[in-house]
Amino acid sequence: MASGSTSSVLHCGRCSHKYICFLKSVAVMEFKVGKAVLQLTCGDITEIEADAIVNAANSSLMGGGGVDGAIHRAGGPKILEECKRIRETEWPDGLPTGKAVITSGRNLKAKHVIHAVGPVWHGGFQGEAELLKQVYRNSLKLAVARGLKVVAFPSISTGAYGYPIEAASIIAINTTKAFLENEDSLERVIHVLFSERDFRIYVGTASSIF
Ligand code: AR6
Repeated sequence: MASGSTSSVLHCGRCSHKYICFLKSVAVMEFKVGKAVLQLTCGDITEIEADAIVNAANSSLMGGGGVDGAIHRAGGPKILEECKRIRETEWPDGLPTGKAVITSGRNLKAKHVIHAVGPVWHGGFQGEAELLKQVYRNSLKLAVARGLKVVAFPSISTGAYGYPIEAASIIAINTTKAFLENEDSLERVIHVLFSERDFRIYVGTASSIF
């Protein structure tokens, strides 16, 4: 088994396919962008060690299902308390789609959680692509403003919000790549995919972009 910085080809713990792997039992693909790395990983984002993981939240910031529920469960109730304070002080009417805010990571391995609201898919004619781009860009901007170096995203909007993952993966990767090309303080952006199918779609998209 490989560990630390030793690279080898392994089976992912969740996937049946082999990829270059830098971590124990986790599928990883990496692409260099300037001095930074854009990484694709298959796994559970609540297990990721990063300066921040991004939560696919809803406007209420009061938690929900999917990755939102998983992050609040793993991070503990203090994250919700911080979200309530943000609602009271900054966003009394809810966090608009495309925007992002930050809390601490509490019991998570990640130091912070960036809560961002992705668009609900309505067929693609209601500005969904631009809003999804803003989610990624605003989350990365917030990370830079806080001096963070390593940020991990789930595939925002592609679960309960119904955004087709093929189209969403193009926006996720292109927006990350463009951001890293113009901003050299981030070291690593990780896209964490929760299923073999999603991971393979992101790998296909990244391979056609890089
Ligand atoms: N780690 C990584 N990815 C995950 C995890 C996990 N632990 N759990 C789910 N995913 P979703 P959305 C993937 O529905 O579409 C919530 O109720 C999942 O497979 O979590 O933006 C919020 O409160 C999918 O690929 O987020 C909102 O109301 C991706 O995360 C609403 O859902 C996003 O799925 C947001 O919907």
